Amino acid sequence: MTQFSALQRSATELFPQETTDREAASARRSLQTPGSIRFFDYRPTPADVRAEVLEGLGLPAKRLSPKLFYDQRGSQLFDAITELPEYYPTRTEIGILREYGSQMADLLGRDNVLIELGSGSSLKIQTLLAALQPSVYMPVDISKEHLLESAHALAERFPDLSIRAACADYSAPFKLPLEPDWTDLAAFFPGSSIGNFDPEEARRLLGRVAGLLGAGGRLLIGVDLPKDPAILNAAYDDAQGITAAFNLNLLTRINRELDGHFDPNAFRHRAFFNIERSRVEMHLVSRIEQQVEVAGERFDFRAGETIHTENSYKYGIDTFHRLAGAAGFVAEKVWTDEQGLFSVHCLRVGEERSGS
Ligand code: AVI
Repeated sequence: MTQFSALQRSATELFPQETTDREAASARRSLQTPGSIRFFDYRPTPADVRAEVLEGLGLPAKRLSPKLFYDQRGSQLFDAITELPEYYPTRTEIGILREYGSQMADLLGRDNVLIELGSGSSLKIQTLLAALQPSVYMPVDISKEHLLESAHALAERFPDLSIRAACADYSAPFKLPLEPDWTDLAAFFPGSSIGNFDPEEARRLLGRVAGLLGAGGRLLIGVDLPKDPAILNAAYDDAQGITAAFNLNLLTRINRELDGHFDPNAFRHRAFFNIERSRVEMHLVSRIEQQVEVAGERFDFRAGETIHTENSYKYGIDTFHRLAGAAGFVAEKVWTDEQGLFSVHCLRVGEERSGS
């Protein structure tokens, strides 16, 4: 058995054993799409999510992983964030993809296997598909519902596109449903999701992507740039309170999935740009002194104490090139918008990575 077929067999294709009615309905809908979608479920929810949450809440500086944002409601709220007037990254990145898509395709190559990390609603790839014309498109996302729905929408719009959707967590070593004779791989990692990892984790993740692509493989990656703190603070604390709801939804999710007893009204959203560390930080601030039980364990909060829920690092172009270089990539080209808000880099895996 080859390494790749072993990987394929460890996933459940099309119908996971236990699906909710909505998931099954979604999967059935995807099946009705004429032969263009195959779905692979690597069951990314770690068995130790409970341990991770309990450990994070037990730290002197409490923290929770931003991965926990993306349950079904969280994914919907994130989609709403991307349409907010204050949240410039999505529309700015789409503008860059629209303007330079054909240059990007010239560098990335056509007719290849295109892996998209954190595909979400697949809006951005729709901008590029006509230019890139991949032979296979492989969206990878941690949210099964979201992945199925967006794969279905994409298949309706691009009926000739062969889609292999993989439900997986790319923040840890991950498997993909690749075939042994697929040697021409490219990756797309939009949205500045790389910014949600600490720089060392980001380097490790990029190193894994470089290993997956192999020497000469190309990665197109969206990276948010440092800018006026007022723009950043507004983007992560919008007037309509959608980002606040997204942050607070994490507590609702813990209540539902881990027998938590958080009162979301007893916490408030806080986001600010930390200039020294070039990152936006999101926190949930306890409005009062309180005790909260989660999975049978009790946690004490002082009034004003925070749970740190997310970092969103902003990298200048040279700083990002150094990070990518440390992961085995060579910078090929970078595009930005006119205002210098956002960047899209094309990186190539250097020769020394071959065989990794
Ligand atoms: C997914 N990620 C790149 C978003 C960001 O901008 O860091 C998540 C987000 N958090 C609050 N608003 C958006």
